Amino acid sequence: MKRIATIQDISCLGKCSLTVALPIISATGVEAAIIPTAVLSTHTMFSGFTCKDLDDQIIPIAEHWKKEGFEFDAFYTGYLANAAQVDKVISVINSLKTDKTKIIIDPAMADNGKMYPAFDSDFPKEMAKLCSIADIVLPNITEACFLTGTEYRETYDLDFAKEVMKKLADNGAKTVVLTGAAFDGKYGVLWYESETDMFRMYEQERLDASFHGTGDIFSSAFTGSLIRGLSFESSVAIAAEYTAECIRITKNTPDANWYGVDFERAISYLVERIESDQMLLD
Ligand code: PXL
Repeated sequence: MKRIATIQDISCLGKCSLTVALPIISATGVEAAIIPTAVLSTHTMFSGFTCKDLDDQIIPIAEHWKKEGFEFDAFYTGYLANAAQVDKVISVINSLKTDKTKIIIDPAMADNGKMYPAFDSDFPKEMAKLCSIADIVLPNITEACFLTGTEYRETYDLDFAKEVMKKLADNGAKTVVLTGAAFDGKYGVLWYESETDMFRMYEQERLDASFHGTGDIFSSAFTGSLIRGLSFESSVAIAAEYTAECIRITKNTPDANWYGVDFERAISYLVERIESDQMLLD
């Protein structure tokens, strides 16, 4: 079985980071090992959240894995507790990666033009260091702007998106996947492969709702699908449609929680998409 090591926080309640990455990666038929970066009572959109960083556990967990001889098909990183964790995560990846290991970085730190509450304006510079070693980086437009020192624009056109994505590739990431790309009346996922200098877009219907945690849902479904063995294009399509399905279901639920989507009720949709794409490959 393929194995992903995912490095992000445990928000004990809030349907984001590890509480969604674990079930979603499992649903894609891939083993998920974890290095938790912090334990929070909730995600940081709640007021009064508690947070205990696990700075002193990151390296020891990796050293034990190394001693045991574990190998990983991918490292997939998300929310880190602080800027100092970047160097630790880079050293974990460098110590455990092999020729086949994909490095997938979701620079979870900002949305809608604003940094998440726990981070200051110096954080993007550190996160950019982590993105520089990525095979695939998965930012939203706010993160892409902040990582590249580009002024954030609430509305933008394709040329602007391309410029920011190329800057991220110049920083070292081999492929840049812009999630929630919205320009010129189009909506979907836009990606840039530096090796071929090609942009591609997966277009989808823009849903009139936005929920917290959908970036983590997209990244987890994409990473799981890709490591399961599906093509890049199929992995983007499955992750985009699964995320949209989660939003649709949640929108239609009268007592839905504000803090996250009901991704659980679309798990069967995800499994069926993965199995049918896998069958085409077998
Ligand atoms: O969904 C990204 C995320 C992950 N972890 C924590 C967060 C957030 C976004 O706010 O606060 C703790």
